[in-house]
Amino acid sequence: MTNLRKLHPLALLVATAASSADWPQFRGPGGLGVSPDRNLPVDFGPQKNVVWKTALPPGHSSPILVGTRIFVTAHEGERLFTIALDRSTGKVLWKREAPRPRREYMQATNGPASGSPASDGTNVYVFFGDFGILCYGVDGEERWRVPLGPFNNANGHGASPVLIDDMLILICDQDTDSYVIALDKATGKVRYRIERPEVTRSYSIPTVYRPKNGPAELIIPGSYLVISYDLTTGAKLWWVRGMSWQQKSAAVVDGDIVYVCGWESGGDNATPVESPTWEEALQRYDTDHDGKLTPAEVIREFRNFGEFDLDRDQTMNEREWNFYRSRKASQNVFMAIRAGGRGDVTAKRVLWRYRKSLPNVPSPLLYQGVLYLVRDGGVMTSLDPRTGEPFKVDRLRGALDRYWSSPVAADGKIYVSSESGKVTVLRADADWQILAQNDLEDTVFGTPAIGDSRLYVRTRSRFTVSARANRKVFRERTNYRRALRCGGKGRNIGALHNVSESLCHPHRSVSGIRRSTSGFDLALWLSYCSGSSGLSCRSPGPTPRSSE
Ligand SMILES: [Ca+2]
Ligand SMILES: [Ca+2]
Repeated sequence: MTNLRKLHPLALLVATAASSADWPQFRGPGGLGVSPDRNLPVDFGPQKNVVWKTALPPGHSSPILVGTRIFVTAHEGERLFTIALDRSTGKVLWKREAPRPRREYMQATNGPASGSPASDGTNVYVFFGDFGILCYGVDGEERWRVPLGPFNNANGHGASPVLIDDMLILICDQDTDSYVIALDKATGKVRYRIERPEVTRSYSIPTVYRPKNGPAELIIPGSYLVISYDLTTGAKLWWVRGMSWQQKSAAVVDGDIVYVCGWESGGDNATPVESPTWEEALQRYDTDHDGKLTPAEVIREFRNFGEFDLDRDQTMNEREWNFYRSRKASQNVFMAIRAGGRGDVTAKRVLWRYRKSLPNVPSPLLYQGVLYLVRDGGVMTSLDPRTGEPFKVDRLRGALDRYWSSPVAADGKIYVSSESGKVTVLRADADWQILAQNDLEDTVFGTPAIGDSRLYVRTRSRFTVSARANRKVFRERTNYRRALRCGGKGRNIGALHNVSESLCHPHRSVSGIRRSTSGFDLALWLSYCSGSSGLSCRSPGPTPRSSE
């Protein structure tokens, strides 16, 4: 590869020229989850309408498609990788290891390769919470690197970088010292760094808003706030209060309207929960009068001290107390905002709010004039973007599952992928209907990519697809569940899907997952196409090909 590049320095750039058929970042063009592609598949499965399959190391990052290539991040044992695949064959073209100078603490459902790559067809950009940002040419040669962190994020840092104009932008929201960083995409030099003391940990991506008049804006949802910044300078322009804590989903921008959704456990309360002010809390609980609150002092107020001790110093200060108050008062909400104005525009520019059946992680989807949301439990909602009124709310029967992957749309269809690998295909409509439900028989965390009349799905499994392996996983999960039966705190133990959210012995839960991933993890790439697309699909599907 090196010799080839020396002989033809531009050849690779041409070969990977980006086009409208690309899916160049998390959730595709503009982060909106929509492709202009046509002739997409409805019925598919591990042996049905498979174009190719490639075994890869696991990772929660989503695939991106640029030019002739696919890029993804992954982890193999303790090692971190960026991997390029050939888009038409699934063959692994190159694999580059990233440095890993540390091991950040993370929630059991996260992983060290959660950030999705971004690419402009010339370079590919990746972020690992245990290192920072790396830029490679599409041929795999490293161009530059910018170490970042370590991050103070109790769930592990899982943000994805995005390319906007000539900048690479990454949200680094954490419990202390949150910031957004914009780098020159050619050199990695810092264009600006926006400090965000207003917010704590979040996992979203920026979405760009380009008003008819005035500078382009970065729309960034965060904990309790949506904030708009001048894209060129990073100056803070306007904000809306009233989001929930720990923002995961991305904003959707359509014309001058911003749709943003936030959900957090405890936020479905009908009215905000009032808590004592900092002064009241000191009077009530600060028994040693040192101006700080310890876990023992506040135990009458709450027990989950670690969630609010943002700087992890075992005491609570005024900032931390105020975040606790905001958490208690916050309400889950999906809202539409008329972008623009300056300063706090909460009272003036929120067009509507909707609060029922909101997703935790998946981002909202706007497609052909209808908004869609998918919530854990398989609750699918279509809404009127003009009013926020629901058109239809119903369960995705057969996929009453947990959802990490965001819905994506093209060709009049919506694809909704559940954790256990049920991909429901909907006919896009206010009165959406299920066209098919496809079982990939493997875990899905990432958001599928669309291009070439194909759906590219990354699955992540702890087993090869076989009945024997299924039993193995069941035992693993059963043992894992038992391991969490500790200290008498069993409130989340009953449901397998809530195991990772248990606050009971989180260290054990993390080590449990790591042990299980080291032995028999396998991720499969499945690329599907419709039988009628005219592409080189083989039916019922070719023999799966392992590339390594
Ligand atoms: Ca005290
Ligand atoms: Ca503290």
